[in-house]
This record gives sequence, C-alpha cells and structure tokens, in this order.
Amino acid sequence: MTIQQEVESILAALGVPVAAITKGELTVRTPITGEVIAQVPTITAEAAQKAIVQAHAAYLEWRNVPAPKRGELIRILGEELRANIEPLGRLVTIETGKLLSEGQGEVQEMIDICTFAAGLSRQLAGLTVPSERSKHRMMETWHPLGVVGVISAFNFPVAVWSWNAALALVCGDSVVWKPSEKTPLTALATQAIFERAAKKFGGTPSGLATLLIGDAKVGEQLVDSPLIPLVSATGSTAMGRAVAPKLAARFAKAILELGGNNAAIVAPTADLDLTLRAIAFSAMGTAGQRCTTLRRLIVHESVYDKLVPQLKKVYGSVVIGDPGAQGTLVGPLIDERSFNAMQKSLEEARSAGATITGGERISTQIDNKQNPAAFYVRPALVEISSQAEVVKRETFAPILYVLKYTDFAGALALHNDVPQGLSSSIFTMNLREAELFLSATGSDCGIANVNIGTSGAEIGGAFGGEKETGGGRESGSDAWKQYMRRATNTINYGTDLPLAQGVSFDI
Ligand code: UN1
Repeated sequence: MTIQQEVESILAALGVPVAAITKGELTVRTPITGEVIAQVPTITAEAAQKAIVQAHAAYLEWRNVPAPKRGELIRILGEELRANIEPLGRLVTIETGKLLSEGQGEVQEMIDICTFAAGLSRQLAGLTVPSERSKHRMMETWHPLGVVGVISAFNFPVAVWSWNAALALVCGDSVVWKPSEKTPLTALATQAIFERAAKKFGGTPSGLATLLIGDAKVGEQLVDSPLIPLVSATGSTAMGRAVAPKLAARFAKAILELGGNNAAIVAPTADLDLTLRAIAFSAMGTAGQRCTTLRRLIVHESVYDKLVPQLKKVYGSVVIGDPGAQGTLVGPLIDERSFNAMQKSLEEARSAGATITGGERISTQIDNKQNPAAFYVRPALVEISSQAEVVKRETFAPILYVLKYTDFAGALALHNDVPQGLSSSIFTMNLREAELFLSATGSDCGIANVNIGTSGAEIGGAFGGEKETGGGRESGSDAWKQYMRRATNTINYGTDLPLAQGVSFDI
C-alpha cells in the first residue's frame, strides 16, 4: 500500500469522505517521502464569514446547556479519541513526520485534556468574597465568553486544538479552528471524530466546533471578527507580532503561544546519565520541532569534558529515518524551507566561531526509494563560546547550542539573556541551585523544571511562556478562566443601603 492509499483508508475509516481530500487546491505532502498525499479544498472568505456567524449562533444556544452536561460531550469526545488513537496517531506521523510513539502521544494528550475538561465542567467555580457591608454578600460568577478562534501550528496539529476546544466547549463557548496549511488531514480527521462524538451526545448546535481550512487570510478573519472575543494562536513570534496589536485594538483577548528558546543548565553535581537521556529526548525528539525543544545547553566547566563527548557520541549514532519504522529516533524536517533555515543558522554559527558536529542532510531510503523531496538531517551539536545573535533566535530544527559556564550566577544570566521565555530546566543534585533556579530571581520562563528536560509537558499544568513567547497559558491549572468572563456580584439582603467606602449620599 502506498502512503497515499494508507492516508485514504485511515481517513475513510475515521469518517472523512474521499472528496474532502482529493479535489482541492491545497496540496498536502508527507515529510516522510516528500510526496503529495492529498489535495484539500479550502474555504472562501464568504463561507468563512458565514461559519463565524453560525459559530456565534451556536454559542448563544450552547451557553444555556449546564456545564456538567457540556462536560459529557467532552467525555464522549475523549472516548472517541481513545478508540481511534492508533489511526489518528499514525496520521499525525504521516502528516508531520513524528515518530509513531510521538504521534500516538499527541493523541494521548488530546485524551488527557478531555478527561481534565470533563472533570473541570463541575468545577467552574467562583469565589464568595466577604463584603464590608452588613447583610451583603459578594461572589463571582463565571459565564461563557463567545466564539473562540483557534490558530494552530503544524508541529502539534491536533493536540493544540484539543487543549483549546476541550476547555472552551465545557466553558460554554463555541470554537472556530484554522489549522496549519501543512496539516489539514489530521484536522479533518479530528473534526470527523468530534462530529461523531456530538452525534453520540445527542446533537449539538450546528457550528459548535467548526474547521476552516485556508491560508493566513482565514486566520486574519478570525483575528478581525468582532464576533470572536478570544483568539488562541500558536506559531512564530512574527505571527504573534502581527496578531496581537489587532486583537488589542478591538479589545479582544489573546492566548499567544509563540517561539521558545529553551535552555538547560547542567550543574557540577548533575546525574550525568539521566541528564544525557533527558537532553537527547528534549533536543532531538520530534526532530527539534517542538516549541519546547531544548535549544541551549549551559554546562559547568567541571563536567563539560565528560558530558559533551558523550553527547557527541549519541548525536553521531542516533537513528534517523522513517518515523514509522522501529528503532528510528529522529524523523524528517517538515519541509525544504525548514531545512534551509537550519543550514542558514548553522552557517551563521560557524561564522561566529562555533564548532559544529552533525547538521548535514542524510539520504534515507524509504520503500527502497530515494526521496529527494524529503529532508532528513543529523541533529547538530554546536559548541559556541558566547550567545551570538543566532543563539538568541529560535530556529525550528534540531540544533543544540552548547555553552560553558563557571559560576552559577553567570549561568543564570546566560539562561535568561534571550528574548523568549517558554521552557527551562536545571540538572543538579544541589538543593540550593535547584530552588534558586525556580525562584523569582531564577529562570524567567513559564515552565521551569528540575532534573527533567524542557519538552514533553503534561496537560495538568498551565502551558505557555513569557516575553516573546507571548504570555498565554493553555491546557491545565486555571487556564480555563481565559475562556470565560467573570462577573462580580454584590447582593444586598438587608433593608438598608449602606454604601461602600463609608460614602454617604442621603436624599
Ligand atoms: C508545541 O510544541 O507547540 O510540552 C507544544 C510538550 C508538548 C506540547 C508542545 N506537550 O512538548
């Protein structure tokens, strides 16, 4: 069976009609071989506008459904995803080039957020606040917000939708989704799975969760629509820079999950065996294409000569190739553009005096064929003496910059001296260093870890970062509050009308 045939059979089994993937203007390729696997129709501006209006109507209805009932829809969605973890995970692998276990892991992340959101649907609770006035009560109520626009990236093509959609839907919102143009197939499959869940639930307002496949213009429609009070956008810092001011200008809310330039400090007492394994997964996993990928390693001079040669060995021997094959650890880059960007950054690092191991293109035979349109690379280890401009930039590819440090304060300064602030780690057995790293004067990131890598966060915590990463938080903890509006209520159950702050106003 060819990859294209496999894609068609997976999609048919998941409920996506063949016409939805054969007769369109958007060309979809698999990064595994670079071959075309589908032609997907895109939406017109008028149809997108209609869909947004329909989503608004759906919200007006859905907000009246009790929250625990809304949670039931998401519980069913989780069950449907669980039943389809293998085919959907495989489709994620085909469309993004992730390993099979990473593709399935992504679907597991969707299932986990559904479990979380179903429970949350009974916990959308506000505080009761003591009033300064006699016979008064104050409380807060959380209400549904409206239509939530979701713009997602190719690297987590379906999990990011689920983080947003599962929360938004239990919160009483409707969702309009514009996926990456590189990954419309997994989006179509997810939409079909959602529709099946909605049917099992007993029907939902039409347009409750809508998929809009199109280019950046569709994203702009979401950003500009007065019917959309919240846009959750994942992608580059450049995209965030374009989107944020537009949302601010119309006082809409934004959840921005943009670039990361994640670092780990390896201290003198680090458990080097564990550290090595953690670095390998964080830096090379998903071919360096996670926003949480480890991009900078700050190593104490006393362990540098022990750790770095070991790392070089791992980088030199890691199996690169078909992400669907047993034993592969590094799959392809998403496309040629990504490969060129990687080479450009490596060139820049070389000019800045770096010593580079790896980074070259690897030719991989898949199905006994050479695939000139597929881009496999050996992950690059780049030893560099200072944080040159290229180190401060996020290159979405497997490049790990390695820096040496002498004192802990210097390591922390290096760590925070980049424009991005998503994820971070320290490897140490020294309690003082670990606690300092997590303190207010330590890592300035939204995620700070001890003795685990920067990537692979669980859904239970709030996910996102500071500075150019955009400041948004998705997924667990109290991220749900962004998908609702808070009303503060004061109730007078007495016969007097005392005014706050002791103001008198006798008429
Ligand atoms: C992303 O790369 O956009 O923490 C999300 C992780 C995953 C999510 C990454 N759970 O690596």
